[in-house]
Amino acid sequence: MPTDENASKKRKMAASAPKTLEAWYMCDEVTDQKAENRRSPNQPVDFETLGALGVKYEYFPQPEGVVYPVSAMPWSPKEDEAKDEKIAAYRAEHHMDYADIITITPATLPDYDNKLKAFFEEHIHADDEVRLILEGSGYFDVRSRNKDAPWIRILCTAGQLITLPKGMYHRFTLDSNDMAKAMRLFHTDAGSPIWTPINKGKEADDHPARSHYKQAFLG
Ligand code: KMT
Ligand code: NI
Repeated sequence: MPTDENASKKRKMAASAPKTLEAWYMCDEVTDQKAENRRSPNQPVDFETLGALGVKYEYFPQPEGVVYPVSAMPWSPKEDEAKDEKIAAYRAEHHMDYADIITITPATLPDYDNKLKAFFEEHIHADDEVRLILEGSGYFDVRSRNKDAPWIRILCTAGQLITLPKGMYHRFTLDSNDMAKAMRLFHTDAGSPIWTPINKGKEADDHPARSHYKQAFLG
């Protein structure tokens, strides 16, 4: 096959293939949380390593014509979701009746400074953290199994849905683009959505979700 054709075929494949998550081990000293904070040389983290830690990933590019509100708590899909069939199907399959939408900028997120600080505190939740980035981007940092490089930084951009399993220590920050619009999806089996962070410490370490995580993924 001539080189031109090869290149064109490759481009088509890239367009139809789910975009994989990009992740890397973080450097030891973090002075700017919004910087990439890679090790030198860069140490990428592959999809299998993330999977073994319980991180799941789906690619849901936003269909043409679907416009989500800047902020909605909760978000009750109307005609928008009718067009976003993949998300509707995903939510039905995973029993995620509750969702909200936040846009993380000073103008659109009430109590912006404190929220950003809270997101970047190492924490767990008693339920999975499921986030679909609708616009912009950000970093989910998760604890690795590597004592010499204890944090993995995962870049999430528009169209990417990430699931961090309940009980996994993590934190979130905007990147240098300073904007993320996200749909937060919650299981409603417990009756109401569980978004409370439990910061690193005794309560989190002793939490049943933490024991569950350790048994399932660190065993
Ligand atoms: C959390 O609990 O860590 C978050 O909700 C992060 C912000 S959502 C992109
Ligand atoms: Ni969280």
